[in-house]
Amino acid sequence: MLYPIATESRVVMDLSGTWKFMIDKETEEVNVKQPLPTSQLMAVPASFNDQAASQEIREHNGYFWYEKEFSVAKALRDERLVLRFGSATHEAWVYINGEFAVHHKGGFTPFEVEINEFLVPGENRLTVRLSNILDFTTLPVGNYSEKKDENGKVIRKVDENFDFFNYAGLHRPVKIYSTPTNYIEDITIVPNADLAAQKADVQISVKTAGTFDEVRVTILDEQGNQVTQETGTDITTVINEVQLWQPLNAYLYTAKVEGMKDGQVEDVYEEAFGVRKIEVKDGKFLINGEPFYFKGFGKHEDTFVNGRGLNEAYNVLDINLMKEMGANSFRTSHYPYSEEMMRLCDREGIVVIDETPAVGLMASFNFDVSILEKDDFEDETWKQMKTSEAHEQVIHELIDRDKNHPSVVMWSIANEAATYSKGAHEYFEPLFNLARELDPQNRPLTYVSIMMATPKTDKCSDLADVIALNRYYGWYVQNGDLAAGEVATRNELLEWQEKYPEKPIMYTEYGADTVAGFHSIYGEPFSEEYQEDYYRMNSKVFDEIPNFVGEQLWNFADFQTKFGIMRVQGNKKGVFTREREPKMVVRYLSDRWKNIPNFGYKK
Ligand code: GCB
Repeated sequence: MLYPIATESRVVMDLSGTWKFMIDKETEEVNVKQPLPTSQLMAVPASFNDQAASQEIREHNGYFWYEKEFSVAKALRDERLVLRFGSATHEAWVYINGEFAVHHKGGFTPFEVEINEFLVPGENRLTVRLSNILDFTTLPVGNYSEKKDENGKVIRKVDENFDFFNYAGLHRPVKIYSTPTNYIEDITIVPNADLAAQKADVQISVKTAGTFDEVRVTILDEQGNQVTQETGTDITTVINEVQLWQPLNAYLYTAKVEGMKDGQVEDVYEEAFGVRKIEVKDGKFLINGEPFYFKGFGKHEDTFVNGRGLNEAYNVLDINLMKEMGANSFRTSHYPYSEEMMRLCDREGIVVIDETPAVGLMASFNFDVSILEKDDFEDETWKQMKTSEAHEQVIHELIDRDKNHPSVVMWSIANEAATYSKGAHEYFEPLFNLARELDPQNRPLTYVSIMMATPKTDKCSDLADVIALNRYYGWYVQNGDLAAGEVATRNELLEWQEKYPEKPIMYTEYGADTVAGFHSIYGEPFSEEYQEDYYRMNSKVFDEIPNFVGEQLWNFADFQTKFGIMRVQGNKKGVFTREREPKMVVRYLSDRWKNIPNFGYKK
């Protein structure tokens, strides 16, 4: 799905700003033919939760409403007009002037609808009903329950089956864009680099709607100079002396696609792309033929007030902080991030592991692995979860949205599912097959595994191209005993190395909760000293493992979670606070990472 941009044939209207807002108390039916009976305001894009200064609103589970009035300039009324949501979390029903226009389920991917037939001259009313309910059919997974109060009113409750606050609302921009009636619907770009010859064959396929006499595809370099030009909707063009997209040294070409009619350009769209080659071979993760070492983070879209809503200033700052530290990558834990962030990563040369919102696929939790080591160990997960359909849908939507991004080097199909339980392989195999079939660039696939999924207990590691591990030796287990944590870390990594000598291994999470400003001469857990010692211990072991290709720590910054006895104002594993002030460990990590080259660290 194309990102909405203004071109010579397209206009974009941004509906960001303050909208009317109302939680649905479910005491009276809301009449969508009428303006919402509320004067409460809410900024869009943002989560609603932290804006209202109201506990009732912040913790509301169930349905809620947004409304915005808009007008469309007369000059545009003969164009095709499309209303597009960057995301609506987690389910949305959209009405225009009281008429139902579109429904979408899944809170982290865009959707759109043509709206010409709904529009009236002058003011139009856009009403959106949303739900933040998560259950065993949705991704992420929530523990959902209902009860009735003394008046018979239904009280809904979502208990997150994951460690981040269930922020909701219109998290990403809502836009109306125009296209001509004959228009470019989609563009798929597959660059195949011939590294030795320094050239690339670039396959471009263009999906159009309506009729064009001809489609013209022009490749432009970063200066806007024409590199090649072809005509057709399925073309392969050659770029000689190709400039590669490299980590932290991005080069972006532009495919300018023009739909022609009667010798005139009717629609034009410009899609940026990078030429880079990704391979997994001999226990290495190769970018452009060289063994890449991931240095970076698991993150969250999480900031003060905006919650999970798009915050472009934080996105820019976060990437600058990463670069300052010598990091080169992050994972979009635990859901697809905004398109704005993906575009920024393309531009900045940040390497991204792009994750689905499949988190919480686990019925029970226990750090004791001994019972899991039985071959036929089975918990309730794969009987309880009815998420296959949502999982398939989001794989379709994610790959469709992000397929052209050079920054995306691997897909993560899930975070910490019960892959140690019987039934996991049956659940995941079709999803891996689907992703392999859908990705035109054929990127490597992984899933990020939980501690209990060891080389002995994990039942899905054959499906993954890269072994991606979330491990907390020295924190959730062996807490305060880094010597024991070191032994456990080494033992497990050696076991993976032996089991899969051909597969690269990386850490996608490791960390220790740390209260900024808490110091201890004894290096006690939660102190800044412990956090640093913990990272030093892990680094030492990583450097001993030949196939170890990357360290993405948990987490970039402190973030908001649900309530819990292990969480004080959220998760404190950030190496930055939620305000992005560095904890002490940032100096150590910066020193380490600046001394690790992006390529060739593991020979
Ligand atoms: C994990 C999860 C992540 C949590 C983290 C923690 O394994 O993937 O969502 O926040 O552990 O800090 O417990």
